[in-house]
Amino acid sequence: MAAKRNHLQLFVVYYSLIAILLQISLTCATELTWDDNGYILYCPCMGRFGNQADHFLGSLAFAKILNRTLAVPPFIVYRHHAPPYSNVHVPYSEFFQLEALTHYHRVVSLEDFMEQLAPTHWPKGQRVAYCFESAAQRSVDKKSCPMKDGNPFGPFWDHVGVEFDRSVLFDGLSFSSYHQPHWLNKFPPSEHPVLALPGAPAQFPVIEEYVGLQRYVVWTERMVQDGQEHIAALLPRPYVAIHLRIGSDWVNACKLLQSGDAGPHFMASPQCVGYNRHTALPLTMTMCLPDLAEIRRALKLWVKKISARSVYIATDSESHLAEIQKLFKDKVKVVSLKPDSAQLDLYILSQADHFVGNCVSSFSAFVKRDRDVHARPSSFFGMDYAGKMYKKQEL
Ligand SMILES: Nc1nc2c(ncn2[C@@H]2O[C@H](COP(=O)(O)OP(=O)(O)O)[C@@H](O)[C@H]2O)c(=O)[nH]1
Ligand SMILES: *[C@@H]1O[C@H](CO)[C@@H](O)[C@H](O)[C@H]1NC(C)=O
Ligand SMILES: [Mg+2]
Repeated sequence: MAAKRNHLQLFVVYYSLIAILLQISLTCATELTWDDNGYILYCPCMGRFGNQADHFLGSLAFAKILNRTLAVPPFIVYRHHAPPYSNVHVPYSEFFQLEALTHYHRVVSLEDFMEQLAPTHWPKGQRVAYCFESAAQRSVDKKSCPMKDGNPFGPFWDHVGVEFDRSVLFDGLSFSSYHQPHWLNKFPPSEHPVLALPGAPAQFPVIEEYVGLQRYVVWTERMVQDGQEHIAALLPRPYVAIHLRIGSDWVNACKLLQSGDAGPHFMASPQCVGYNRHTALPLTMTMCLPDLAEIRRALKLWVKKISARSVYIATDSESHLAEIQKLFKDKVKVVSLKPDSAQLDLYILSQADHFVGNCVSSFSAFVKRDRDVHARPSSFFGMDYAGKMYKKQEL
């Protein structure tokens, strides 16, 4: 018994030592040096994951345009329906490899920036907020950037431990490459080392030019392993995956289409109707909010087309599992996980042999971009042959 305990103690000591050594080597490896060309900080304060991902690509591009290091923010996850009933800030590196981004441009996680660089280079008392004059109009003195006003703004900067000391306002600038000289001229990094912004320096949806930056957004090993395990256990290939964006918030959003003055560009829709407003294809109600008949039709088509052995349903609400099972009798396995983590759904959707997404949804858009990077075929409800991959293909 005593011998056994000794053994265990040795074991514990041994592994503690290894852990400490590993910690030391990791800390040394990631020791950050200050970038004299400055930094961009922003809050991903608009929308949920899909919106934040679109904004991220644009922000990454903007950081490169200004040749500043991008402080990659955590994702804001809204957990108001389940514990902890508040916003959760999930580091980028929980889902994706920070290192992969460096093949495009210099980045640092916002967490590392705050921990290692801010104490000396962006100390308390010198934290300046930058925003449009129009944004500052909302403040009491009309001169302060609304950095921490309301949710998710306040909780975000509280999470990273930042109070802002003063504001610098600007006008007549946009976050496009066209204004690069103006930015450099107005905010040289020597005088304005850290540009902290209330929102992403980017457009929503992501502009066509930056769609391809998705290739630098690479899942972590852990996400891949977890996702692959689920796929291996549940989904015999080939499998068709669909994204159902049909919940009540979406029903309301799509109602705006019925009035007719929304036009073809509505949220993420440029991805399927085309980015050029003048040549864009019409955006139909079926594309925004597919009904069960359309879901059945598209599934039947693609299951047959690729001889699918299983179907995966990711959904924001209902899965229509029973109806879809009935559609294929027992010939095709139909699965819906409804995972706690939206990223597991994203991963499974991204790996399917065919994907049917919702053209208007930025959640679907993330999957579509990821699949395009890896030359995996996708279509949309209400539009079977959208996107580059189908232009010339006969089906
Ligand atoms: N797990 C899971 N969550 C979803 C799904 N569809 C929507 N959601 C949730 O609803 C949010 C939708 O917001 P967003 O990502 O901005 O995409 P959009 O509103 O469709 O453009 C997602 O971030 C998820 O939290 C789904 O298929 N699976
Ligand atoms: C961009 O910034 C990096 C890092 O500060 C610097 O080494 C490089 O010379 C800069 N490039 C240009 C074009 O200014
Ligand atoms: Mg949204």
